[in-house]
Amino acid sequence: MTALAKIVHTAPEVEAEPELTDGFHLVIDALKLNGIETIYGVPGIPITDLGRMAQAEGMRVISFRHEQHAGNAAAIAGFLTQKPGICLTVSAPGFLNGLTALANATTNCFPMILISGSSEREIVDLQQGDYEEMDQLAIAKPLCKAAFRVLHAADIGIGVARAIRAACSGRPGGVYLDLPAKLFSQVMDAEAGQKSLVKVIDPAPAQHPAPEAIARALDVLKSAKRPLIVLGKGAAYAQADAAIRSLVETSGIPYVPMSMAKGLLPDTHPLSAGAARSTALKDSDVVLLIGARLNWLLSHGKGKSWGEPGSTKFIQIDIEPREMDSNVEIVAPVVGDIASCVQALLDGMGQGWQQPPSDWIETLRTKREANVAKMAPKLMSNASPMNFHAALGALRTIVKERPDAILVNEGANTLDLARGIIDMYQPRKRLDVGTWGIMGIGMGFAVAAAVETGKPVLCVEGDSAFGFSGMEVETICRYGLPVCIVVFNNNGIYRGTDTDPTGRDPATTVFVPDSRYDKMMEAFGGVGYHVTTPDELTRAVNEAMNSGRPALVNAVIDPAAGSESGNIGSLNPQSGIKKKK
Ligand code: ADP
Ligand code: TPW
Ligand code: MG
Repeated sequence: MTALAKIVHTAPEVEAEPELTDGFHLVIDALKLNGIETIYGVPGIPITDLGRMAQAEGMRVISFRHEQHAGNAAAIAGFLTQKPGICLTVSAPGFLNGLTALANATTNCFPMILISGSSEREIVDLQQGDYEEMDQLAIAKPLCKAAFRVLHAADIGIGVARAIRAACSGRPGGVYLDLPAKLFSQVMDAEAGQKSLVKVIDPAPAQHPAPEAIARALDVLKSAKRPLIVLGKGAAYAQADAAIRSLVETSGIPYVPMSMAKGLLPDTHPLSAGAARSTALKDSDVVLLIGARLNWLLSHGKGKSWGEPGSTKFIQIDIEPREMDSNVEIVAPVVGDIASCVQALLDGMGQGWQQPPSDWIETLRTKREANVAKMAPKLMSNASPMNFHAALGALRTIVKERPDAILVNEGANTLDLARGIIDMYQPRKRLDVGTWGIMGIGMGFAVAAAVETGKPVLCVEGDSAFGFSGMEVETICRYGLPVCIVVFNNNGIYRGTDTDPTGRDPATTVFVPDSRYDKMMEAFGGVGYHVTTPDELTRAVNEAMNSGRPALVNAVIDPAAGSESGNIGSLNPQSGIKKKK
């Protein structure tokens, strides 16, 4: 410091130096201002200090072992809370690891923001080979709803606001926010910095349906002899639980829940046609879709699962206008947010609403009872080794007794059979592989479900499915989360009995036989169980869930019990070449 400066600095009449802020702090302040309290990520250059500072500023920063799982955690946090979940990654490889989760979030309509550090534009654009160089913005763009880059600290507030609005408004989805390393150390006047931040007002504004659209939908519904409501995960996301229940009960129309809409009304509800799904889809004449797309999960609204071509009329409630007519004609499109649309339908039904013909209700009830009765003995089986039904029968009772627990579910047989067998009783308690049928969501979803809701989590995992995110059991132990993982260990993918015809290697679908996944949990201080009967399984899961501590139950399942690809074996292409005898 020069002598003059010293004099000036100490002179009492001189103003104090302006307070400064920087890119790090502005990102944290912008998130907090918008009510975002948790970041899921993996640290490294250039975002290590961002995570540290966020933690120091009181945010919850959950560090994972791999970005894909942090991304899946952020995505399901978005689904559960309607606020975008935040995933924070390093440049290039970390960014790419997070990208699968971003794309999956977009596909499933979950709001999330992938924030990634990146290297400098000057070097990336001239392709001069920076540390972890990659044109991340360009790569992210086709895989998300929107992608933004912020170059100046003064624009952080707007950048974060745009990202939040893009993730939450309209059809929710994944957003990419690119923050080059230099941004974080840029300084600016603290007061100007605070003023530059934006608190997003009404990030997902109500979108009321047109009255004509409601009138048209009600006309079609009134004409129905065999109406059906299909509830999708959009309906679960919308958190319009009371209105949806009221619509079902007031209209008297039976409903089928899609996987993640199970529990929106309890699966035991008298109007649930979940256990008579095939009959309900095939024989219905008018179907009201609420937050469910007519994609492969509903056989595209045509073909064998449905009645004769043209015999089913579809009414669809969705916030995305372009969803209409995407697979078959929608005779009554209702575009708007589910809460507003369902309320408008209810208002329009008024006093004089006629319940659907009783023979239709009776047909579905009879079918449902027959299916439930057919299943019952299988669920009580004491076969040794355990088959899927016996193990799931035990878990079904546990979930009934613990309806507020969150069930995470992935695998093939383990997924399809659990979805059918385990009844759900409360909304947003079933989290699974969603629209893509993606393996690897398990531990990421489990961590976020525990962190966001504080509720106990039960993960029902195929042994293959578990392997995709298994290392995150360390994360679960590190944060001491109340997660009980049950690995359905049938020695492989679909089955553990395949062999290599040449006899050289293990078959492509099998794993080390009799693996002890429970020991993975023990390695990090959690509790491991090894069980071979439904009774042992029940005892282990109850003990684990009562303790609230991380636990993994290795449940030995008959390696021969599963079927190829679970319920969707028919999607496997068949060789065009006939096998020689
Ligand atoms: P599922 O797999 O359960 O059938 P999908 O993911 O196919 O469900 O469909 C969810 C649908 O819900 C999407 O088309 C999405 O646009 C819509 N959606 C999501 N949130 C809302 C909302 N708040 N209001 C209206 N539609 C919504
Ligand atoms: C990212 C393909 C679908 S289901 C599955 C795989 C590998 C595992 C099935 O075995 P699991 O279940 O979990 O042991 P079970 O009960 O039938 O034995 N990669 C990704 N996603 C998918 N869907 C696959 C591969 C697949
Ligand atoms: Mg398996």
